[in-house]
Amino acid sequence: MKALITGITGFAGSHLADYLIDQEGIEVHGIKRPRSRIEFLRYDVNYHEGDINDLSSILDIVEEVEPEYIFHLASQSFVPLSWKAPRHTLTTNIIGTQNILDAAHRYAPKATIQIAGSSEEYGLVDPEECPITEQQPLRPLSPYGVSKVAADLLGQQCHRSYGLQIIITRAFNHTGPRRGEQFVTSKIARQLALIKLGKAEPVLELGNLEAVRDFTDARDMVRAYWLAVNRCQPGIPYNIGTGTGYTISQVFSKLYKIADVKAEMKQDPQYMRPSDVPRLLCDSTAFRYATGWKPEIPFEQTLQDLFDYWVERLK
Ligand code: GDR
Repeated sequence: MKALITGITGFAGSHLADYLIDQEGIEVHGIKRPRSRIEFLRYDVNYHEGDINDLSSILDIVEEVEPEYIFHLASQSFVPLSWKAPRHTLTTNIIGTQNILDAAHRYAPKATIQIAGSSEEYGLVDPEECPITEQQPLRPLSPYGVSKVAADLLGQQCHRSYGLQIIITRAFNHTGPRRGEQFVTSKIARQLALIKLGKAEPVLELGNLEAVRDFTDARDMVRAYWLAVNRCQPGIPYNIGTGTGYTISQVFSKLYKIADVKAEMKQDPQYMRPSDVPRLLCDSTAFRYATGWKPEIPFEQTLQDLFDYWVERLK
C-alpha cells in the first residue's frame, strides 16, 4: 500500500511519515517543494519534488505513485501570516487543495484522501457552545480560517460529485517536538530553552494570554489521521482533540516550571491578532466512536518533550 503525504517536511507531515514507516506494509511517499529542507525525516521515504500550487507537478506525481492513501497536510498554517499574506494563504490552502483533488480524481480515483481541516474553521464560539461538535456553525475569524473552511467544503463537494473517498479531519491544536518556532508553545519553550542555556535575556514577549486552546500531542494526532483514513466515513467532517483546554497563560506556567529558570513575561501588542478565536474546546465523540481513538500522551509530557527538543537543538 502506498501513502502519499503532502507537507511531508513539515511538523505534522514528518510525524505522520515516522508513524507510517513503522506500520506493516506501507510504502511512504512525500511531496516536497524543491527548496524545502529535509530536517526530520528518516531515510526510507520516497520524495517527489513538486508544489501543491503547481497542478502539473501534482498530476505527474499522483500518476507516477498511484497511491492508495493521500494525506493532504501541506498548507500555509500560521494564522497571523494569513492577515499579512491573505492571497498567498487562500491560494495555497484552497487552490492547492483543489489541485490535489483534481489529481486524485484523474489518477487515483479509488484512493482514500484525507483533507486536514482545522478548529480555526469554527472561529467565533460562545462559551456555551463549548465543547464544539461538528454541527457548530463555521464563523472563521481569519483568512486562514476561511481557507480551511473552503478546503473542507471542497472535500465534501468532491465526495458528493465524484464519489471520491474524502476523509475530513478538523484537528484542534497540536504540538510537540519539531513544532515551528513561531507557534505559541514552541515560541515559549524555545525562549525558555535559550534562557536555560544562558543564550538569551530572561524575557518573553507574548500576545493574547487569555485564549483557550485544546492541545493534542502531534504523535497522537498522526495516529488519529491513520485511524481516520481507515475507519471514518467519507464526506463528513470529524473533530479531533482532547476535550481539555488551557489558557496560553497556563501553558506558559507549565513550561516555566519545566524549564526551572527565572524569566519575566510581557504582553506585546505586536503579537495580538486583529481578531483571535477566544476559546476552542473539542468534542470528538463522533471520531472516538468511529475509530476508538483516544489521546495517550499527557500534555505535561508533550511540553517536557518540546522543551527537551529545543534544549537539544540550541545547545
Ligand atoms: P493557532 O496556533 O493560531 O491556534 O493555530 P498558535 O500557536 O499560533 O496560537 C495559539 C494561541 O496563542 C496565542 N498567542 C500567541 N500565538 C503566537 N503564535 N505567538 C505569540 O506570541 C502568542 N501569544 C499568544 C494566539 O493568539 C492564539 O490564541 C494552530 C495552527 O497550527 C493552525 O495551522 C491550526 O489549524 C490550528 O492551530 C488548529
